[in-house]
Amino acid sequence: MHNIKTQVTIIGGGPAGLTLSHILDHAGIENIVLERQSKEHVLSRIRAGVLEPAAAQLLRDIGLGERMDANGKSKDGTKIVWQDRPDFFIDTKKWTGQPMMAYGQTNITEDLYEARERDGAQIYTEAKGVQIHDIDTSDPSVTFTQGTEQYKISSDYIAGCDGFHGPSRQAIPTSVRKEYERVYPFGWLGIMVEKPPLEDFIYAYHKDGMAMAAQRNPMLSRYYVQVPTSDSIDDWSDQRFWDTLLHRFPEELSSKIQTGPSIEKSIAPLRSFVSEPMSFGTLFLAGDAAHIVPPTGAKGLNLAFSDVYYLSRALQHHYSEGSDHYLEKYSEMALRRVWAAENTSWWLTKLLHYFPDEDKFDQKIRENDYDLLLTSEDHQRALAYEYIGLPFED
Ligand code: RFL
Ligand code: PHB
Repeated sequence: MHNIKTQVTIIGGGPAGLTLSHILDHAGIENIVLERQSKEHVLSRIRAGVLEPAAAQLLRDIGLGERMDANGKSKDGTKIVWQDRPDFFIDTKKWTGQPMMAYGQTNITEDLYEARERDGAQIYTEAKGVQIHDIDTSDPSVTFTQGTEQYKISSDYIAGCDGFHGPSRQAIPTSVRKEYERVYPFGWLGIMVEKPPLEDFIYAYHKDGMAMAAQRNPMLSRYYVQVPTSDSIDDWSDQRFWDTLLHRFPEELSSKIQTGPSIEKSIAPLRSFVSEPMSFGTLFLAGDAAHIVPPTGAKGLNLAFSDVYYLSRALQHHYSEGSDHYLEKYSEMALRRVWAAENTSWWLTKLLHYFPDEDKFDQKIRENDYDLLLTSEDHQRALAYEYIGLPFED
């Protein structure tokens, strides 16, 4: 057994874990990252594409904004189109003065790995069998194996950044942990295609289900269609995907969509989930480890960044000023922003998807919600503010 000591052990080398490691390192706080997968695997995952202004600014503030500002695309908002109704634009630029940023999670993770390697970070990839010990004491530890070697890391704190399926959340006793969940009866089937995208990010409501147009760069488009949870990607040939997508978009847009062979295809089930509290003893959860939002609204990665902002500030206060004020407030503060995002993405999910068990009353409410957006500036402003997310709290 190799015995190692550090200040903060970070479980998970996704965006939350790597960003936390980067910020702590630059603040002189020693940390070690444990990632179950290989770096190649982490970098091959295709996920988010849209950053809120606060998340984009955080990346700039920590010295990781250069490639984002050069290659990402500033967007004034996101379009909604609706079968047989006028289009609507969530105009974040107009109402809040702030644009969104289109820059893929894959690129952000590449930038993070590059910066962490440049700075000589301690990252154990392919760390298997991670177990968490003694989080109710001031001497917690993590054990794991890498290849044939066994390790024990003792630290002051453990940051659980290991996503929805990781072990960190489960380490909080069930007597303390409260979980809130909504599982939707559908998923998003997403494909990547090497063709120029539409100008805007667009959610399309259609009575048969939602469709979405997204983008990564001028030669890479990402499209989604709502599918039943029971479907698998084998049910979806490229031809069936394109037929469905084009059918769900209005003609003037579907005629502009450039189709082609998919280079990636996957189904993500939709879920809303929050685990409270986000800390227990010396363990602090951040990102998908503590909460999941459905992709409608593009909040998941953004919440990972706001958690990391709050947690890194709390740890810096602890080490540099001897104050635990922010550590004690971490869960409460992070959860305020989490629930706001849960609310927005749940509302947008209801607005834009067909629910198999819905009735005509549900449809009338949905149409009324959309008509309010079309006609009321107060609703337009409110949604724009929700879409950019709450500002980070002092
Ligand atoms: P991640 O990215 O899941 O990373 C967690 C890491 O922990 C590792 N891990 C372990 N490591 C060690 N030991 C263990 N036992 C471990 N178990 C797990 C994992 O291998 C992984 O590397 O969580 P993190 O860092 O909290 O980041 C969260 C984001 O990835 C997620 O919220 C977003 O991708 C969600 N999301 C979107 N978010 C946005 O803000 N904007 C978007 O436009 C957006 N679009 C999306 C999305 C997610 C999607 N899918 C596939 C779920 C679109 C899709 C389709
Ligand atoms: C994406 O770019 O993949 C994306 C954008 C907005 C969403 C979900 C996914 O709401």
